[in-house]
Amino acid sequence: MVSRRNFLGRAGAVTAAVSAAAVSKVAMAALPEPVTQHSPDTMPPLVPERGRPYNPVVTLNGWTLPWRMNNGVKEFHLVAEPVVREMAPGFKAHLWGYNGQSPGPTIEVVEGDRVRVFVTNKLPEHTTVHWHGQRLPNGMDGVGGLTQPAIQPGKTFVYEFVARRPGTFMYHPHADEMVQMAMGMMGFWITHPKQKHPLIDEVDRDFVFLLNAYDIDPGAYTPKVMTMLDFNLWSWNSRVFPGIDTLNVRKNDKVRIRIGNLTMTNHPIHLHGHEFAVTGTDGGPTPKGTRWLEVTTDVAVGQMRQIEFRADEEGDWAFHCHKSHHTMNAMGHGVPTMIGVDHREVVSKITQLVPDYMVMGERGMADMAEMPMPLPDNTVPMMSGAGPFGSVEMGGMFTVLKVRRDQKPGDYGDPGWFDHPAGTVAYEWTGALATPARDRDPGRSAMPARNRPAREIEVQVRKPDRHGPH
Ligand SMILES: [Cu+2]
Repeated sequence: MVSRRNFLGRAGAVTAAVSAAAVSKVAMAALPEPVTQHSPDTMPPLVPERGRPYNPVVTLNGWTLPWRMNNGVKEFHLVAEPVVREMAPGFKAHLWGYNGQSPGPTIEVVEGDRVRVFVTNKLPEHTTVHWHGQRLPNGMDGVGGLTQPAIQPGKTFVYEFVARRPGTFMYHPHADEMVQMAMGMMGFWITHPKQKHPLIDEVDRDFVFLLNAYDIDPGAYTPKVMTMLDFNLWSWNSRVFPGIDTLNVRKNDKVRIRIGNLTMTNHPIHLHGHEFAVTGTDGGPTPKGTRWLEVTTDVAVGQMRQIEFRADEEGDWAFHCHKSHHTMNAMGHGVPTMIGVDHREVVSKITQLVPDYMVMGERGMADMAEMPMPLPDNTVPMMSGAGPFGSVEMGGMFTVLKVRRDQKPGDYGDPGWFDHPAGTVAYEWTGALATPARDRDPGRSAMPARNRPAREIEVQVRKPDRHGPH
């Protein structure tokens, strides 16, 4: 969460960038000082001190890169470098990112801004930066070999273009992409509209995050870069639940969330308790006549979806990817289904040899959330989020939208758990239970069953050892 300490740290970083802009002409000719960030917390919005005003975004578990003005050009300095990312409390990954973190900082500009981005490569191999979705001169598009020579280690390249259309964009390498994106090289770019735009509404809260995925063995630190689909860490901005910050808003706020997908599979993102409209894609704001209400929007590979809604229901609302494997983290998938398998006999034999042997999955996986299981060092436990009523049994791409009537405008701090009004929580029925009426009659349906077995047969299925890509 945003603490005063972090806020001051951030303010200090911004001051450094601003004072760098205020010094002599000699310094003006120099590169903007690279600003780095190591805290995994959500940083407060970076309100523009000059230029056209806009309502800044908040990057979930991330930050926005400060800039300097140089003769009317907005200058940023990205440093591609190895970073250590705390993906969840107690679990750190050795990734590649920008300016101390993965994903890299969000770049925020205004439509019509001339932008100059210095990119310094501190990686052990060459890189480039592709500005995904932008209109720009071909030679600024960042495709190594095609539109520019790659940026060799130790070198700095300059990208310069006008941010022509408002919208949400991503940045990532177009050089050894498979490795560099598997290592976490990516970031967001927001271009705010220059003036009131007929298709872009003013909002009270504007959140951004990238969907990303890693394959890191339990006890290891570095992602396996050859993995194509069977990742084991499904993350938002390289954080896994319960390490993902909550989205804290005031009741009746108009909320915008921009979600970019740089994983290798699609993610149906689902919000509880509210309906939203998809108001923007990679191509810009959607025409009003194309908008309809949804509670889930699929964000395909390489896409961005911008959703908007009025947060008019108080409470703690789940917000997550609807692929259930993506909300049960850090698991290998080559595990046989053990539900209904009686382990008693085999367990008694094994415990004679291995006293700590533990049965898994005999009654489903929910036990996993409760059991204190010995894990290798630097491993994120599965499904470890604790809610006010017990384990949430989730991990990975999951967080909570917290809607509160007393959340102050501009306050992104965590208000704690929702205090439910009396009589509004599901409760246990303690009255008499009726005997359910069951109908075994094949029925008077249009297509009656034929060749029914003489007695009911139960099929016992044990799933194969591995399942395919999902
Ligand atoms: Cu997903």
